[in-house]
Amino acid sequence: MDLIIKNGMIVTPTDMYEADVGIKGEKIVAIGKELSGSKVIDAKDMMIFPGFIDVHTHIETPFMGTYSSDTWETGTKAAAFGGTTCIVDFAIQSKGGTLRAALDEWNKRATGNAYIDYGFHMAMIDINDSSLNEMETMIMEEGISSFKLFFAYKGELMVDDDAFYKALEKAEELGGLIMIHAENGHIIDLYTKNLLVENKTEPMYHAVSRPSIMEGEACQRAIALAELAEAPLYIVHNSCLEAVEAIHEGRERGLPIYGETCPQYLTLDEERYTDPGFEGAKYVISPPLRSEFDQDALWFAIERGDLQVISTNHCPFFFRKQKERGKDNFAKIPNGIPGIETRMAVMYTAGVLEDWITINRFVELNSTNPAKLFGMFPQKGTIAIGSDADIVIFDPEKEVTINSKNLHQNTDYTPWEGMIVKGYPITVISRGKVIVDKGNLKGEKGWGKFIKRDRFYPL
Ligand code: DUC
Ligand code: ZN
Repeated sequence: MDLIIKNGMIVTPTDMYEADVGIKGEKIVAIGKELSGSKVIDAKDMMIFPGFIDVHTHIETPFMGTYSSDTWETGTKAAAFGGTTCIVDFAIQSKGGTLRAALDEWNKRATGNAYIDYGFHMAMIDINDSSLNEMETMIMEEGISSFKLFFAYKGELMVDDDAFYKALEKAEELGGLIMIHAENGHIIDLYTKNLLVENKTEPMYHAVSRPSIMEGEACQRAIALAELAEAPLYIVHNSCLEAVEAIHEGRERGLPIYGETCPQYLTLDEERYTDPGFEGAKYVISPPLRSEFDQDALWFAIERGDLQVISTNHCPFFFRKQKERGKDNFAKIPNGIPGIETRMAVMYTAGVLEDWITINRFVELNSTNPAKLFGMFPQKGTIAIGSDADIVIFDPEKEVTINSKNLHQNTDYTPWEGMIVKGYPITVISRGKVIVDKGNLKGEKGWGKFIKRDRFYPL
């Protein structure tokens, strides 16, 4: 064998046991005691996790008149340092454009630049016969089996109910999975206009313009349409009680509804929007941060199994050059925050150490379920013989004070600045290759390859 990870504590969604992991080439080939090989990593007192998967990122993406600031090089490097070995990013169709053109554009930016493996979802904003027909090629030939639509961003990305329904029907026929950004674009547009007329321009009004009740409404509507189309549905970045109540109600009735949330909704709240000066802009995301009460509702939804995935919605912008575009108008602040590098440390600290989730559930939410729902299991998402050797060696005792200056994300702040986390990825392996070694970069850009994903299978 080429590489042995010795004496670590292997954690999967169901087990936790001490054993060695043997790697040959890009695959895990043995799990056992006293394995030997040409190179050995001693992982005593460390946890051995399957590489974490982030199924919601926006790398180098044109959005709100600018581009998210991580390139494929910086974003995937930051992901690697944070213990993420695979991302699924959103290729976005342009108005009047084809899915093929979006795929070409994203491929051009990603190819040769990634440190870790990656796939694409297709974000569809122009639903017509031709783009609906292209879904088949995407699924059957390109390995792109998930499609995201927006009920938000009126006049830009938003689709109407009939378009959404058509996409659901098509996805159901082909074995695809529809993802929805569930907020009500019409009401957001109305509220935004009204607030601006009243000269309410500060960042805090971003949150006022996007009431949680309308996130709940959009979830209910999306679920009803999925039920009508008899299609599975995945609701992205749930932020509030109303959203998870809608998911709970649908799942109670046996519908194949799935949902994710993100570290920001579990650990930060709307008070941030009142930070002095323009600081609140750092937290302008959609949906917005909600209340502490909503945070608890999300944790309970994770506990109940109504939410199955934690992703980041990593969409960084520089506070100085980019967020400032909205200095006089909250509606012009590019929506998004960085999070790709801090997810695992923040979730271990806030989730496992605070007893909201077990260590097994931590793995399930951040690696195994994303792999299963998005057609990558068992190639990824587990530590098993035959799986890709994507592995995170994690020190559960290591304390770090989060500081944007020490992170690799290409932006000038982190929303978790100053947070003391306990538990941090130390060494990260991507398909058998050590890419981060005790905090030092060993990987190379271009190592990461495109992963063709399988069709959707229910969890
Ligand atoms: N929300 C964000 O905060 N950023 C990117 C897109 C989105 O829906
Ligand atoms: Zn997103």
